[in-house]
Amino acid sequence: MIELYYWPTPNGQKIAILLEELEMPYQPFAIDIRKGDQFQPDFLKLSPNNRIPAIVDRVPTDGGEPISLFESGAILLYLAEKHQRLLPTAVRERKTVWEWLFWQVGGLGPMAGQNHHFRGAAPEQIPYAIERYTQETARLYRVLNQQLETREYVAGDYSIADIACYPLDRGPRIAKPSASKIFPTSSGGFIKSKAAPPFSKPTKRAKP
Ligand SMILES: N[C@@H](CCC(=O)N[C@@H](CS)C(=O)NCC(=O)O)C(=O)O
Repeated sequence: MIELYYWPTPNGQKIAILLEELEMPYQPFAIDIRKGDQFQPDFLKLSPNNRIPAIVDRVPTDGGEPISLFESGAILLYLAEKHQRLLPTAVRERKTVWEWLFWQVGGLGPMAGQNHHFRGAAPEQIPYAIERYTQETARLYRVLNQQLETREYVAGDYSIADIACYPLDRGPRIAKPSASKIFPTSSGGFIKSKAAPPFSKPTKRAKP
């Protein structure tokens, strides 16, 4: 059984989507980041960076003590490796999934997050910051769309790289107020619909 420490934001949704895809039983625990649950000492033992998501694997493959993980990219890799799904084994295909996974967790995710913050959550409107993160987020989405021009999924076959990118296309609070301005070619979503992973309503079950 996997314990999922979760709030329904893109980083939390990634893990819920993968768990649903793997058809693994899991127990979601709400970490309400609006109330500051992420700073609770018990949660910090799992996630010292005070961010969701985190998991605890009660049945690790080595048969030992439960394993806890934080960082969405590490969790995606851990679960994909454990179940040998959604992560290719061949060296060339595998490295491509790594590339796009790290691209998402190191680039698209944080930049879209800053864009969202400076546009919608910052106590004051700072034009330089808004411009900087708008441009960088737009550039990253252009990179993604370009990648999808010639292929069905982000990194070869459907993989954890798609799962990492997909919630940013769905989260209504991420950069969407200005979507039509920033991403004029997108039709209702940032990522081309053909990249939509074949899962059904993963967050419904995981919702706290
Ligand atoms: N690099 C981290 C980022 C996680 C992250 O930013 N989580 C946000 C929600 S999407 C959070 O917990 N925020 C709480 C806070 O800012 O205090 C990952 O990929 O897991």
